[in-house]
Amino acid sequence: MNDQSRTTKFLKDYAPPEYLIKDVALDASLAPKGARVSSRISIEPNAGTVAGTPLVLDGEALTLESIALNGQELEAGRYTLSPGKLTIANPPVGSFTLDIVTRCNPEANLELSGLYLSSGTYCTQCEPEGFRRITYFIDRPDVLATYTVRLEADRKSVPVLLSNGNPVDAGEIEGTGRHYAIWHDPHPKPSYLFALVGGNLASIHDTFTTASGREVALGIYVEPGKEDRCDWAMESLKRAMRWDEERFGLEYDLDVFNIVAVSDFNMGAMENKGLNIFNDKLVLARPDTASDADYTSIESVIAHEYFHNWTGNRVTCRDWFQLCLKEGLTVFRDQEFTDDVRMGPVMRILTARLLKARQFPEDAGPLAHPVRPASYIEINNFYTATVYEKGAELCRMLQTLIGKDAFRQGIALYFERNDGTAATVEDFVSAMADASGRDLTQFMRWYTQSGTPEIACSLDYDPHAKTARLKVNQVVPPTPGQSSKEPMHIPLKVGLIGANGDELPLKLNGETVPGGLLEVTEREQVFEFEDIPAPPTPSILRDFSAPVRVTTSLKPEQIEFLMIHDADPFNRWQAAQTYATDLIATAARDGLDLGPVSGPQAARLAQALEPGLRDETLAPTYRAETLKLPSESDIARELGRNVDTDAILAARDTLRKTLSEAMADTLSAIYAATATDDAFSPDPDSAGRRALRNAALDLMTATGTQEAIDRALRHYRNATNMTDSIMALSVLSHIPSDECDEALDDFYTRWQGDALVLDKWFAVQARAGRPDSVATVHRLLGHPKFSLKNPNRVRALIGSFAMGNPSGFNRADGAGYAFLAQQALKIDGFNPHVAARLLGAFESWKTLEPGRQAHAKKALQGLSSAELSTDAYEIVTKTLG
Ligand code: 0A1
Ligand code: ZN
Repeated sequence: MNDQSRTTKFLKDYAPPEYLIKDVALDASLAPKGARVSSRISIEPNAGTVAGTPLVLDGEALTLESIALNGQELEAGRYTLSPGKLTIANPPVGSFTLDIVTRCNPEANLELSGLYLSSGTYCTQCEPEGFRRITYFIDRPDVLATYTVRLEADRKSVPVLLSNGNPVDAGEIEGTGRHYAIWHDPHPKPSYLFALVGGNLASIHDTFTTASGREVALGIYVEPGKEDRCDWAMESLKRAMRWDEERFGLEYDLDVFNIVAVSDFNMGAMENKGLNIFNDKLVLARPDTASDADYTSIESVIAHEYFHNWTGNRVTCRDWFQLCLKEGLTVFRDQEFTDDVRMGPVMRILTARLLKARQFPEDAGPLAHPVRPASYIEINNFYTATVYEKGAELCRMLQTLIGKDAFRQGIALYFERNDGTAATVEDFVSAMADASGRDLTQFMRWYTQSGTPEIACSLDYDPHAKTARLKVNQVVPPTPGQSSKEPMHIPLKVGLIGANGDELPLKLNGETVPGGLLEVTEREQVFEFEDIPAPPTPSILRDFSAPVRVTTSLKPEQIEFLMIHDADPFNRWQAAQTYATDLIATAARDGLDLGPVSGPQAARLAQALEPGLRDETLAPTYRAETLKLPSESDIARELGRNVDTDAILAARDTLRKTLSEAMADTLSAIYAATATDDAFSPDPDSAGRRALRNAALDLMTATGTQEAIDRALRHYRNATNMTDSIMALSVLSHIPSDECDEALDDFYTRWQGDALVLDKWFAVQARAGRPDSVATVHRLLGHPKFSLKNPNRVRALIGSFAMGNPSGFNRADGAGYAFLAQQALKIDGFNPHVAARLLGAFESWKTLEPGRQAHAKKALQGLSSAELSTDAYEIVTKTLG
């Protein structure tokens, strides 16, 4: 850590770089105990730079061997080294070259940023500021250069040498046992998109012919022996390439596109130009090792990283405050892709569920920040649900407001104006405004104001005038650093439903409202719909048209009505969720009253759900989503204060049991009808049937009867794919029983040699909402297969417990908090990025009941007085508030 690292950086302080680097020639010689990196960079002053301005290069964890300016060795007095910087006080006027030789130690790099070793494979991670751990450089995204990279390593142990761009040359270095490869990337890029890989890797290959007829060589590189798990990733890549051509007219622009899977990776994957590096969890899939959820994630993340080639790489970010420019847009693009190729109407449900689970709490807590933050201490902490998921919602709202065609034209204009440059959010929004002719000034507030807008809607019917007046109020709640807010520009899709379930035409001032889309721009607004023959039921925020919370004055009967009659599939699903949420929250609020979750209202929920569940015309995936009750965290969010996680668990479990008993026949019928002997296929229909069957199994097991446990164990034993086995294991894991132990032991015996599958075994136990869960995670920490050094394993055990086991993590005596604090502190010593992300689990501590709050606060205070990385320091101090 250097002095600079704990200072707050502000967007308003952005200044263009004093110097630019146009061209980089890098030579990396890889060796087990270290790497020697020689770089030649051509530097020129930026327009407006005063002659003699010092040149400051970033560098961390490097040993400088030599530095030469225009070919002349620089003596020690001509430059200074300070923590994180190399400064040349008096550089020459005009352009010059620097030759810098440094060493770094990949083996000792447990931070997994820069050049490191993952199971013997040399690989890099440079976003956001990892390149400075490879060589001295102006390591910021608005310095774009072309790169030529020469790699050299031992031929036998490191036969594969990859970098960005196209391969240029390769060969042996006579008499040394070493070999080299040269790569050239013609597209100027920022340093965070640099990558190199060296290792003993197996690969599969294919080709893709672009719309304009160019052939691209595709490769996927994995640990030897895992080649049989790459086909799905390759198919997904080709689908993504074709989709981007068809939907946005965007073609790939190099001769090769390579993907490398590594087992030690801080995040999901990285979009390095022409050489994506992936967490192997998001590449490797075989029916017996990967679940349908894994197949879906792989397809969407492969697409996400590929889509970055345009949104992120061809047009990159001017500075890290603009991160949403590439991430929000690329998430939006990958969601649209998954919607098209896989999920259909269910996609919006999955997206909204994720947003509400991850982003809404962030926006309501001490770590709330705008989609484009105005300040940060550590940029690594801003790869958040707000930047990614809410950022994607902003793109979606733009598309909703201006229409799909104008949005596509806006994208084209954005590339026309900004290709090959580092851009800002303003560049993106102005392209959308110009393509559509719309004024998006007010819309820009979505990028600068944090907090989830709250929309209150009420409908009054006037039987004489035959009008229905929809009154809409919006409030954006205060968030840290932002006490008062301006009203937002909100696309609000609505419908009015007649008593017989018919959709009523919407007319405002004599004009039909296309797509039921209202534009809310004021704090209070009234929409008066004409020619409404009788009192209608309103359906508000259809298709989840904006990332907002809605309250309506609907009565329970009206919500039941929407569950059955709403033509909008999202809102039909939402109505059931709202109904169930109300029941569970009422039962868990201020003590525990099981009446609402076991009495007549719960029975009415079952009755309203059944027609949809039995409706064979509805997609099985959709029916599966209807069977999934709101999560414990959904209920905690709804309560918002005085949260008792045990009361929530008890209330939710009771409602599950009530529904399970009330719908026993329907559930058994579904379970029987969806059984199949067909061989596994990941196609959407087959996956949908498995999802429905497994959701039925899950709910049926809520009775906790011996019959239910036996059925779950049979499901486990009969499973022919990972989707079914992991679901059975998960269902059993919540019920302490011999059957659960048998299944866990069997799973371990079968999969102990397979890291990714073993992660599932750790995760399933960490998530089990049982009284002994803290003891279980403590025990598993000592398991011989557990390691704090591997991020996937850490996330599987510690992350699943802290983020996926609300009652365990929030145990009333604070044992869960103490556990997390202790482990995060250990990890922080060598991998701050992973530690800081884990500590995000404390983000909602102020909503807890006083006893739990006190324990959480104590754990956070303990952390704040420990020696912390900048990453963890920012999260802990801001969370404490
Ligand atoms: N740009 C990647 C995410 C990513 C961010 C940081 C990383 O290392 C610290 C790695 C990957 C994406 O959006 O996929
Ligand atoms: Zn991304």
